[in-house]
Amino acid sequence: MASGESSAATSDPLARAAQQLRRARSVVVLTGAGISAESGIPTFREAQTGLWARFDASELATPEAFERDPQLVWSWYAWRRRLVREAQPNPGHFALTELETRVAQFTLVTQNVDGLHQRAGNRRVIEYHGSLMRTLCSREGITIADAVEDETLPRCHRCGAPGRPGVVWFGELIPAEALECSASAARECNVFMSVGTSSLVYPAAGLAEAALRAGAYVIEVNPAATPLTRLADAVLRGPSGTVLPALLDAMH
Ligand code: BJW
Repeated sequence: MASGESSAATSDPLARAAQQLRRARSVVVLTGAGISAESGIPTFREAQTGLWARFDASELATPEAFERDPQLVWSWYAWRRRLVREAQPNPGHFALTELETRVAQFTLVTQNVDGLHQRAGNRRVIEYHGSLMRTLCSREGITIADAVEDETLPRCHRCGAPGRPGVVWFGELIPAEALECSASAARECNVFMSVGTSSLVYPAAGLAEAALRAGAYVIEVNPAATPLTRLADAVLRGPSGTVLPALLDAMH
């Protein structure tokens, strides 16, 4: 269950967070890999198990890794695509679907590329780091296919360059529309929630800081501490699949 951490968050951060959400006209939720952990999808910076355990996920998600060994990187993404296809949204995803129906203005920004928010039923989802389900030409950047299931590296039918997953790697730009819409939503919201993210990767992690600067009430949902923890107004410790449904219940 959710429990508070800092004295600033007082003895019942869940109740205070629920009250803020009830009053809010505009809410932004930023999600990270942690929200999909209970659907069986490994996070980035926690230990992985099985076949890919010996690889550092954040080192495979780079343009340099792809240049070095496109087939290796492609196979890793093919494995992740299979995991995602077999996975189902969990109670944390469904709580956010419900939240969208209760708030006048709701923006869900996800760093995840797994499409589970859309499958849970959220309508307005900003895919900040792209999507696992698109394949792009690595030279021209154009979309060459929807998710290719094959382990074999695809080739662009126009120029023959290797295909790559339609995601944003380190050093690459966030898609302009996602960047602008998220930044303005963060600046204008009353409540900003950071769910299941280590708050280490920018510019995504900067959204909570922008919301704080603009006076929003910031809620963090995470079983572990992050750089955002000491800045947040309410810290709800625990897995999002438990904490988010409890938060929705407390809003009644
Ligand atoms: C649970 C849970 C449960 C577990 N319930 N929770 C400013 C300062 C410093 C550096 C930079 C900066 N601005 C830009 C940079 C550079 C860089 C960056 O941020 N580096 C830092 C790491 C230092 N950023 C970029 O390069 C970005 N581009 C950019 O800024 O362009 C402009 C530019 C260009 C050139 C130079 C400089 C600037 C692009 C970032 C792209 C990130 N891409 C990835 C891969 C996406 C594709 C894929 O999925 O493969 O995105 S990396 C990876 O990290 C992925 C994630 O979306 C992202 C964030 O990870 P996330 O989601 O937080 O996961 P974890 O694993 O870190 O954390 C999981 C959390 O869940 C933990 O906290 C757990 O406790 C928790 N948890 N179980 C709830 N049940």
